[in-house]
Amino acid sequence: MFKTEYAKNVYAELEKKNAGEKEFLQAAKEITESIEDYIAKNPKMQEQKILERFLEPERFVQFKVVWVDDKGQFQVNRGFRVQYNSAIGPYKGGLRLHPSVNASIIKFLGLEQVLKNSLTTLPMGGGKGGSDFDPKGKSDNEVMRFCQSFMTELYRHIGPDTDVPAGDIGVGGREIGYLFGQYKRIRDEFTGVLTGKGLTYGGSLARTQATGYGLCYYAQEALKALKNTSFEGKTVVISGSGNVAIYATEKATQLGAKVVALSDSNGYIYDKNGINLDVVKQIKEVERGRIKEYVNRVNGAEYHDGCRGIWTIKCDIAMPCATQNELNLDEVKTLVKNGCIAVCEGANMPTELEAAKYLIANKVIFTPAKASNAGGVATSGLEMSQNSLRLSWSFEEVDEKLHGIMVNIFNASYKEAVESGNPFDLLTGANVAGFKKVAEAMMAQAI
Ligand code: NDP
Ligand code: 2IT
Repeated sequence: MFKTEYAKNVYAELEKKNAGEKEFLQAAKEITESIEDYIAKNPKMQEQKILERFLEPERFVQFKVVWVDDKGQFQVNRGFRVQYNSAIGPYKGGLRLHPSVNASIIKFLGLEQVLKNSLTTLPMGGGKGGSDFDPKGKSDNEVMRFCQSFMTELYRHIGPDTDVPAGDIGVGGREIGYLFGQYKRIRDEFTGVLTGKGLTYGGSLARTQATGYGLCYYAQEALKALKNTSFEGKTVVISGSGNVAIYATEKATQLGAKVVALSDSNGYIYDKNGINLDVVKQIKEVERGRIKEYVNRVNGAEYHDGCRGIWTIKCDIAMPCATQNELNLDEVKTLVKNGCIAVCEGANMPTELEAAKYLIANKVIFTPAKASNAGGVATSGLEMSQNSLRLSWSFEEVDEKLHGIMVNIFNASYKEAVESGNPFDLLTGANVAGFKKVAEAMMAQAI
């Protein structure tokens, strides 16, 4: 709940203007609650309506995407791009292709991205986009036609110094390739307008691994600072089995943990011997199959229908890496009852707000997405630097920079958490640390 009348009024107005936008309002509320104390100490910020301006996107574009499927049928989807805040750099953020995509989801992701990008310390503003197109079950040619049609509208809104999209749910290397090819065709220019590109045309080494690796680097710092421990010997449960989940599994395993479960939207697998990641990569990255297939290939592994049952598995560390609001208060209580000492967010806003508050109040490590999953966009920032320099760095160089950035993000969010009075409150810590830079840049640039 809000402590100041000012924050309460700002949020009430936002609720009125964005009625029914559940995810957006959830993110806005969480952020406003965290930063209201900081704003109260800065009357000039209040005078200049920095919070109101911060919560309002600079631009929101919605457009029609028409494409033809393999049967020759016309299909109509909705495309979006929110250009949320450009105070500290060009808009930057992913594109999500999932049937659930709507204005509320794009706006929540865009708002989160503003703070996340600020935390990376790289010069990137925040944006997000996507479509309600469902890539599942579509042929390569259908995905190509969709991406080309999507870019035929999006191209006019983006550019290497204006807005630089990347991947998110449903958008990986294949989609970025199709989008890049269409942008280049229309504009007749080869620029770093997208990140997550293939290595043969300007992509960065380690971008594929970056979000999952970065999550583990951040978690490693939190485990050390707050519980004086590490991944060594820990049992880990990870939801999802996409890009973030796969590379979080890889790094957690390298750091000495045993990952015993992964999921997709249909169900989860449990492998008490530790997930065989080569099998998962083959199923998910090569065959684009379902996680259920794992049990046909690995002896002793179990499959359970329904993805939420994954939180009943006993573990030391839980890493939600699938989607928003995939972990609620009851599920978090079950995790803690079973001995879980850390919930580390890989997905964006996977934990419901009351569940996150429960963890923080009970001194369970909670690493908020905008800090702990910032490694993906940070490495996108490194890809932009390499494109501008027209050279490419080695895997080790990029990974080392990523590691340094994640340690810095932890230190910045931890410092603010300590100042807030609860070192476990990395949520307030991340929100305040991210907001400060954006707010100062906004004030310096006037209206
Ligand atoms: P992918 O498309 O590679 O994988 C998504 C995974 O999450 C799949 O296993 C998918 O299962 C599952 N999933 C998606 N939607 C739902 C849903 N509504 N219910 C249950 N499961 C679902 O995406 P990413 O791994 O890239 O993204 C995962 C999360 O991480 C997202 O929240 C994204 O915003 C966030 N993120 C991604 C970054 C990146 O660099 N890629 C950077 C920072 C954050 P299924 O196949 O059944 O749909
Ligand atoms: O949520 C995210 O940070 C991403 N999907 C990555 C965005 C990016 O620009 O690399």
